[in-house]
Amino acid sequence: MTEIFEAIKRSAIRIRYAIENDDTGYSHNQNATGDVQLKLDIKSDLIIEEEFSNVATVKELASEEKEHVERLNESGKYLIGYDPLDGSSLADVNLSVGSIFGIYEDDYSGKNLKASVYVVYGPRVEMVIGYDNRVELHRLDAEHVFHFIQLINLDQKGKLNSPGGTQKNWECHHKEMIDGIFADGYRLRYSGGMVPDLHQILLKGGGLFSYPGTSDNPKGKLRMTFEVFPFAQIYELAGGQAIDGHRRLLELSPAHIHDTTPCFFGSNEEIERVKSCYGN
Ligand code: AFP
Repeated sequence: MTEIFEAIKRSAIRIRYAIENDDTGYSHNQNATGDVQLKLDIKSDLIIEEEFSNVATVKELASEEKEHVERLNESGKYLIGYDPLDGSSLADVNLSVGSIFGIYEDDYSGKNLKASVYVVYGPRVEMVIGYDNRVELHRLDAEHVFHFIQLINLDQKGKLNSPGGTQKNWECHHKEMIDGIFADGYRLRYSGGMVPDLHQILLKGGGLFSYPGTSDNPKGKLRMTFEVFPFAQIYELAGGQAIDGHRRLLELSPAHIHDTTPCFFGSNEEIERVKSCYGN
């Protein structure tokens, strides 16, 4: 697993340079789910592909930016599902963006997720690893070396509320829940980038991030393999919960690697509130 974390570190350093120096404009291509790709999406995906190409334990790569998986080593043990640059449309307004990695065995189901990593490209570059029953925060220094900073644990109850999705398309019960959370004094924290939004809740002790099913997107927007499962594992290892409104997200299995799901990540008290709102 160490060689995988090292490949992610090398990728992060190169992607950070690309964000700071390359063109943030749109390409003429679309990804597997029809999103027009930014040049940075393609460049970040290429960087990750290059850095993993020599990692013998990696069997295949599944990228949010590619329709199909890419075989690397028949004898490899791990499958890497990743979003090379999540929230990339925020890069041209200088907001934080991130890379997300799920390290799987056998298939891309939540139960076969063995480790999760994300990188936040913000005022500082930070990497969070969920593995071996703990969540570690690492930070990049001026010499391009990542240093362990601290373990991350969620409080039982937080103060932040990060409500995703187009509000006019929320279900009534979801809108009532979100309004009730704000009425209890929670503060709004939503940038449109799931990596910094979820990172903030983790580091500020807790709260709720939600991207529900909506009338225009009943299965939600966020992809299980590349985005949802890795954060679900990290939130659970940090002492919180991650559900689709009813079940643990890590109990789900995508029919296709690009499948999406409604998702709720948070401290225990907030997730229990979601469960009661969604009729559990
Ligand atoms: P982009 O990668 O297209 O910028 O989308 C980012 C994202 O997938 C995720 O990072 C955010 O949480 C979510 O979309 C925001 O979606 P809304 O703009 O619908 O709130």
